Amino acid sequence: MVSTQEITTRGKASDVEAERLARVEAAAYRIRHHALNMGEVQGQGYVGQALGAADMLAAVYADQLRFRADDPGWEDRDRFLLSTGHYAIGHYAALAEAGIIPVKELETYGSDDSRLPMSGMSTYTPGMEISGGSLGHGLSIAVGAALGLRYQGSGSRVYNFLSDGELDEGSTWEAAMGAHHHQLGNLTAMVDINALQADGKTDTVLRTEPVTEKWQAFGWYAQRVNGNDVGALLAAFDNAAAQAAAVGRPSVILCDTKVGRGVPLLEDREKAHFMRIEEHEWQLCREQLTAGFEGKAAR
Ligand SMILES: Cc1ncc(C[n+]2csc(CCOP(=O)(O)OP(=O)(O)O)c2C)c(N)n1
Ligand SMILES: [Mg+2]
Repeated sequence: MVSTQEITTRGKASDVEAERLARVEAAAYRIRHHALNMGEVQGQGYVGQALGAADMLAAVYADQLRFRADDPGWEDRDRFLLSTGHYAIGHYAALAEAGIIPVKELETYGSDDSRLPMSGMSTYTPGMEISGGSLGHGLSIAVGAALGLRYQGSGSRVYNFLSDGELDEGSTWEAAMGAHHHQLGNLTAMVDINALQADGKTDTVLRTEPVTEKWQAFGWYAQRVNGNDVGALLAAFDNAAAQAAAVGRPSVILCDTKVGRGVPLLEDREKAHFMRIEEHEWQLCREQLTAGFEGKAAR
C-alpha cells in the first residue's frame, strides 16, 4: 500500500515536473515569437527551421545548460555548439530568451554591422561558441572540446546541435567514432530530423535511415523522440544524464521535428528551406502562434 507521505512526495515531484514543463514550453513560445520578428526584418529566411527546433533550443537553454547570462565566456559554463550555421536565427532567439543578448538587438538580424549575421559566427555574437556555415564540422569540434574539458578536470558538458543534412557528411561519423573511442560521457549531440535539406526531402537527397541504429552501432546511447514534444525532450535528457554519463558513453537525442511548427500557415509551405513570407503574413503568423500556445496552456 502507498503511504500518505509517499503520495505527498509524489505530488510535489509532479508539481515540480509540471512547472518545469510549463517553463520550457513558455520559453519555446518566446523563441518562436523572436524568430518571427527576426524573419520579418529580412522578409524571408530560415524561419521554418527556427520554429521547428524551438522546443529543442528551449529545452537546452531553459533546462539543461549551465551558463551565466552576464558572463557568456564563464570558464565553467556548459558549451552549446551550433554546427548548423543557418539555424543561427533560432540560436539568437534562444540567446535572447536566456538573457545573453538583448531582445531589442534581434531587430538587427542579418543587417550590415550587426552582431547577428545570417549564419552563426563565433567572433560576432556572445554565446555563439563556433562558426558553423560549413556543415558537418560541429561534432568534431565538440569532441575536441569535450576531451579538452575532461583533461582539465572540468565538470562542464558539451552539447552539439546538428541538422539531419549534417548526417550526410563523413566528418560527422568520424567524430562519432572518436567520441565513442574516448568515452565522452560529457558530450550530448542533438539532431534536428526535420526530413528536409536545401535540395529537397532528406530521403531523396541521401537516405540516412535507420538513423538510431547507426548511432547505436557507433557506440552512442541513442534515443529518438518527437522533438516538438517538450515532455519527451526533457525525459530524454534525464535518461541521457542517468544512463550515458554514468558509463562514459556519448549520448545523442534524435529529434523528429516539423518545419514551421506552431504556425499552421507555414507548416506545409513549399520551398521550406528558405521561406519567403509576404509582408501581410507576418502578423497572421504571430497570431496563429499565440493562439496555438494559449490554446495548449488552457487544456
Ligand atoms: C559542407 C557544406 N556543404 C553544403 C552546404 C550548402 N548547404 C547549406 S544548407 C544545406 C542543407 C543541409 O541540410 P539541413 O541542414 O538538414 O537543411 P534544412 O533542414 O535547414 O533545410 C546545404 C547542403 C554547406 N553549407 N556546407
Ligand atoms: Mg534538415
